[in-house]
Amino acid sequence: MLTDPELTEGYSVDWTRRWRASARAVVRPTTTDQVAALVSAARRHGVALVPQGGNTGLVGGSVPRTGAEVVLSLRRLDALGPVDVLAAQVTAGGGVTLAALQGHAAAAGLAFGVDTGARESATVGGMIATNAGGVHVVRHGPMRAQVVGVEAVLGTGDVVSRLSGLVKDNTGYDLGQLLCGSEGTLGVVTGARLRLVPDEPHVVVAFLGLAGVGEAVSLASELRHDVGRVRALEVMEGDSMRVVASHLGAPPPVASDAGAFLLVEAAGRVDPSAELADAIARCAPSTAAAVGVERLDRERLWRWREAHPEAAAALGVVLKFDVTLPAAAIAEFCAKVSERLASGWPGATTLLYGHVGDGNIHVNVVGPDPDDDAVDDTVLDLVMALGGSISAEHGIGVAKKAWLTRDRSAGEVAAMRAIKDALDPDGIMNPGVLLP
Ligand code: 2HG
Ligand code: ZN
Repeated sequence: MLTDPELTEGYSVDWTRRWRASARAVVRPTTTDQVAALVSAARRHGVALVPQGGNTGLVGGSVPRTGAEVVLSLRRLDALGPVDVLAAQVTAGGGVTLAALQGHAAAAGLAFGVDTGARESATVGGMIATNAGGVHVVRHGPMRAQVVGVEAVLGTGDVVSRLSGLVKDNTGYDLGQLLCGSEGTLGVVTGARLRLVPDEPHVVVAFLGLAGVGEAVSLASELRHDVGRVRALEVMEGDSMRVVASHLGAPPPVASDAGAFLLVEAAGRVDPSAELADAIARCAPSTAAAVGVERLDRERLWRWREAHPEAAAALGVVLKFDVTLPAAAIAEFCAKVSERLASGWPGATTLLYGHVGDGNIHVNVVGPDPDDDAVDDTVLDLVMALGGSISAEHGIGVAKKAWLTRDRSAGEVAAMRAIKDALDPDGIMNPGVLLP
């Protein structure tokens, strides 16, 4: 247990620097039994717990809010079981980082289906609690699709454990799936049985300059249907890329003045390069393209996508939105949201980028007061009007709590509340997050 403010500081502020409050203490259990003892003690004394994995969430859900909370860090729950090659599964502690899990799977000739830029810090428990998405959702689905079973301590103090790896298991409510996306409000995910996917050693990345976001959406859709091995489809709006270019001090790899850029990654057990090149030649014959096959070349191209959050952060505190739109509405959303933000907040910088293959656009706004709710209204009202969702992958946290009832019906929110009350009867699990 840490109480020295110098030691707890790192647990008290999240990556965005937008949400912070001192932790009353930080507890770092190493076993599920210790977590259960902590939850029981917290219930007895009426102390709020904030479960925290890698603290890379972007909606304020993993740091204290009032200063009265105790942060329960998952990081020492870092046991990794042997890879079960026959079942293509592994059991991992809630504090295992994504990078450690990926390395462990690779050593056994397999891979993990989720990847994100936060791989060095994000943990299995945090990724389950937030149902993390990332760049391979088009191919393997989000975190919940990798979860075969979960071990967790509920807000009641009860330990629930389903780690046997049975893919077919219809014995009542699936508590593990209920915890996916629950944002620490129902319990603490201490471990999980995870599905692994085949390793695909042949990887190719193409980075394309296009006329606009609409062209990127169409091409992404065509490539996804034409090339069986596509696993990432990332869009970057042209002006956003130019902000990144000035941050990195270099022009983008192709067509600096493009209206949008599309990054496509294909991977297979046989080399997918020719198939991807043919499809691009057929669907977008005169497109400027940079291609990377060797790891360093691929990483160099990915850098132009992964540097977007960091380029925005370098300009100031960022208002972040991660929304999903129906494919047919993505281009209209990008055009209108830029226009409305520019006219409402002249001088603000807006970056638009994201996982176009699954409709997830990240809107990063720098300039307006981070607490100016009118920015949220401008972005999220447009999302709702176009039939989208106010959170694609980051979750609700504290950032979007006030907007939950615009996206979910009264009946849905009441059902969520009833579940919360049943599994966390004293309201000690991450209070103030998710539910208004
Ligand atoms: C990404 O896709 C992450 O890069 C972060 O989800 C997005 O910082 C953001 O807004
Ligand atoms: Zn993302």
